[in-house]
Amino acid sequence: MKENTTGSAVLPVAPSRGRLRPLGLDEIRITGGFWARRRHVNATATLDHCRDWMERVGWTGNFTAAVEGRIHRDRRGREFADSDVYKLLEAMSWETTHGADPDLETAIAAAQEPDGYLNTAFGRPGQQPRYSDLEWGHELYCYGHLIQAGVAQARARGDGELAKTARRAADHVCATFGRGGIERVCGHPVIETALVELARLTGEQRYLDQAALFVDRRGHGTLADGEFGRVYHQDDLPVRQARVLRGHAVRALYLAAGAVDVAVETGDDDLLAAVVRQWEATVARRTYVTGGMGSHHRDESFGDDFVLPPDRAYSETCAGVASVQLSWRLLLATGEPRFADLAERTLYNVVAASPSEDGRAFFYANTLHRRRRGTVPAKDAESPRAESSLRAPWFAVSCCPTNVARTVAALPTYLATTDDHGLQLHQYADAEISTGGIGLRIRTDYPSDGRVTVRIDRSPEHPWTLSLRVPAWAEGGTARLVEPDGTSRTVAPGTATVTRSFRPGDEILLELPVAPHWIAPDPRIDAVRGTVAVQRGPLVYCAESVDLPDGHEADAIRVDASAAPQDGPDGTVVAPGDLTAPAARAWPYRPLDRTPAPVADRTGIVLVPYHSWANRGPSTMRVWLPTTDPR
Ligand code: FUB
Ligand code: ZN
Repeated sequence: MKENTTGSAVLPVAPSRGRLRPLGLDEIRITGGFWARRRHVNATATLDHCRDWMERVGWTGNFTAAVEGRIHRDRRGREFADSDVYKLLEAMSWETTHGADPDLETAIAAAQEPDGYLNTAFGRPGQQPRYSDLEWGHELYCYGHLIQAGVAQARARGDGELAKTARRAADHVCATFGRGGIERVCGHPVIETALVELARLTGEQRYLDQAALFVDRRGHGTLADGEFGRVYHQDDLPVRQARVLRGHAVRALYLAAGAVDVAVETGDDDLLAAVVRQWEATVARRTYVTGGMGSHHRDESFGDDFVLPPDRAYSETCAGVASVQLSWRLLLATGEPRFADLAERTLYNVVAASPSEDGRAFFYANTLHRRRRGTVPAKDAESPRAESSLRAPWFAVSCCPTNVARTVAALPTYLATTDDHGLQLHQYADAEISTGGIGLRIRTDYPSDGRVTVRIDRSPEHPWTLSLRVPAWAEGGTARLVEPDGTSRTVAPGTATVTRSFRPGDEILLELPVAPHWIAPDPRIDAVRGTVAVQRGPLVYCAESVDLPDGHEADAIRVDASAAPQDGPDGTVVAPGDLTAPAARAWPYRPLDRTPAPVADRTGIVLVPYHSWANRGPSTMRVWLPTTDPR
């Protein structure tokens, strides 16, 4: 694997080796469109929303309560509440238009013990002893998020209190969990990616060694077997032996991301290949059409192969974030566009679906089928967790809002990379890039529009290669690339390249076929057999009852997939179909009648992008639409 010797430091993932080099926030700027709107909302609403809620529910106050010796009595929130404070601080560091929070950093630093230990749920008089519950205690998980926040601060704003606190915590972890210490793992991975990133930042080998130890230790039963089995914690099988991602989805994905980081930094190609195989199997058999992962509500876990029920989709927002993190690392390591394809699907249909339009309410679970209209949660009420019908402002387990915040804040770094041959565009947004000798502007209204224009502002004299991902979803349509000299050619899904001596003013045009089209599920996904969905570009669409005539619910929809869906106004799609609610029956089974019921009329069912649903009040909703169900 090639060494990365140059590049920006203002980014969350900075491998020292790999096929591609990521760009930092000082090299790429999103200037308009879909993600610019969301980044604005994130910076101006979500960050303060999260800060206010954590103050109100007492999670930020835990640090001061610890210092004042009243934490055993006054602690608020779940055992991992500290981690959300850290994730918010990480988001603030990446979002440089938002101020930092030095008071909070000081309060956190004050709660750190002399040996570097830091956790408000354990270890003080009246609390459980340190590391007495590695299965569920989340102490190393909290360090992981602290270290990621510290790395973000050091890279985006320069070393401050938080970065120093994070390093002291990392030193404590190495001293406590190294060889001869507590030779076990945490019930929730994330320390692995964090330690590798700290090693990348500081050049200190011991952080990488500790991360590698954690990856190798998992799967040897160092955690107690519990209610959900060892598989829940990925402690049933060593990472290298697993064939597919399994157990708790966020845990599995963070662990896999950490394993990629370790593999890349240590040159462990076998470990990297093992994670690639797991990713392939998971994408082929355990992933929703939205990119969402996890189909068990009971334990927030992956289901068996093809167990992807739309109405019980868990698809936790954090699993979406973690999946993007994994795919991004695999893309950097291998250069293969399939990883950017999944990242794109997940960003648009899971990460973007979680926050409300105003950035002050969130989905925790991202169902693909809502059968009952919900009720609007009170603006100031904390929601229990994942079962809310509409987005809620805060959850008792509020891991998702801060995870969205830090991902959206760092989003520009996921769009493009460089290598020795040139520059690669993986995700499309209206943006400007300035890196090395290359300066360019990307103009597009993607994903509403499939046209992406790249204009070269600055270029080295020598020839170099501009690579553009042609998304896998373009299969079946015609994607075209127009070079600066006007030469036009069709390009297949994968990577399209233009190699030449670019001059300022040169323009390259990529035209992607974003017409809406039907998607059919693998027949082994029994829960959606006999249905179709609509996709337009990377966006998955859904029907929402607010768009149906009064009194109709989404379950009354039946579509005629023999005719194509069409573009409608304002980003909607209109699908041919009818609305005939199934007859009420005393017993929901009957002898098979093979005569397909004719489609009554072709009224046209209005579909909206899935990410935008539930922004107009309580609604029933479905992504997968029945076709020929006899009624
Ligand atoms: O355990 C910490 C976080 O809470 C997990 O990542 C989420 O799945 C939720 O359970
Ligand atoms: Zn979450």
